[in-house]
Amino acid sequence: MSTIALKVIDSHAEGEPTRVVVEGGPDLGNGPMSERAALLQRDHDWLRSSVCNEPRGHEAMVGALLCEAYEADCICGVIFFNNVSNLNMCIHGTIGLTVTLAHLGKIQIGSHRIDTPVGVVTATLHPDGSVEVANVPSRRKAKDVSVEVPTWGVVTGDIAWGGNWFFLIQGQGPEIKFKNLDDLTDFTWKVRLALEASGITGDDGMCIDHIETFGPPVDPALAESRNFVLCPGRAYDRSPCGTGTSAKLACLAADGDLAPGQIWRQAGILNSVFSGTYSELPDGWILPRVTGRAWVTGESTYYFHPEDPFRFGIPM
Ligand code: PYC
Repeated sequence: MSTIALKVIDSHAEGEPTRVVVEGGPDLGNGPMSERAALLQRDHDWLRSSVCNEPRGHEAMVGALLCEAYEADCICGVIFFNNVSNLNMCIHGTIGLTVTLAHLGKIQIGSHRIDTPVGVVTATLHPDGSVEVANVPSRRKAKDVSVEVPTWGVVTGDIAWGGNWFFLIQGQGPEIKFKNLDDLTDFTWKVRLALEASGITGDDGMCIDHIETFGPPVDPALAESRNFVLCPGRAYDRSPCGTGTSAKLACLAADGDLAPGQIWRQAGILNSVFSGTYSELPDGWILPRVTGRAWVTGESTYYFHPEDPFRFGIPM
């Protein structure tokens, strides 16, 4: 017989899945979300692995542990994680969490503050079901950084923070087409390893664990650009990646290529779109707002049979 049971609700935002743990998670106390995220990773990594890894999950699954908030006036706190580790912030996951909370009857149309390990974000559920996320402050750290990438040669990109660290590459590597998935994965994964090997990091030595390449949109009437985003566990983002779109907005703002309030529509590899705008903050920082849609796809209860060797997931 199972001693623990988890209740989860699944959704996807523009193709990328989110699995919100709504009951049965570990007690992480009531400290700041960053401390609780560290505790989750150190002492309760079974939760991440059970939710995201096979046999229940798959490489693209992003988990979200619903918590009580620490910061004032927030409706909840959340810790995101994926097939390999915690995630700092996740916009598609916040969009998924928002429609999940609406599905549970916990929120109505309007704006809701959500506490995350990297700061408070505000999710606005619109009457048409779309969700706008006012993200944490974002900025470009460095422009035109070059790195030698085995097989692919010298690759040049920008480093930016959008709630996660990104390396943003424009117009190099394989053409952004679904049929090029294997080559895009190989290219971006080798870029990631080359950055690590060269000691190129975000602030405080943080790993640049998201690699994003950009090309022209399929239909310029629907988007300004199309991207491919490789996530930390070598899975590609099925959505256009909201923190990646925030990092892109930071680069566009720094280059003077997008005015505050002007809309940028970022298509992803599946041609689904997030739209983004920003407002300026002091010292070169911006506040990105990213809008997308999500749908609840199912609810489950997970059981953990003591004789099941893979009850906590197949380790990656
Ligand atoms: O939408 O921010 C995002 C995200 C991060 C990783 C996967 N999706």
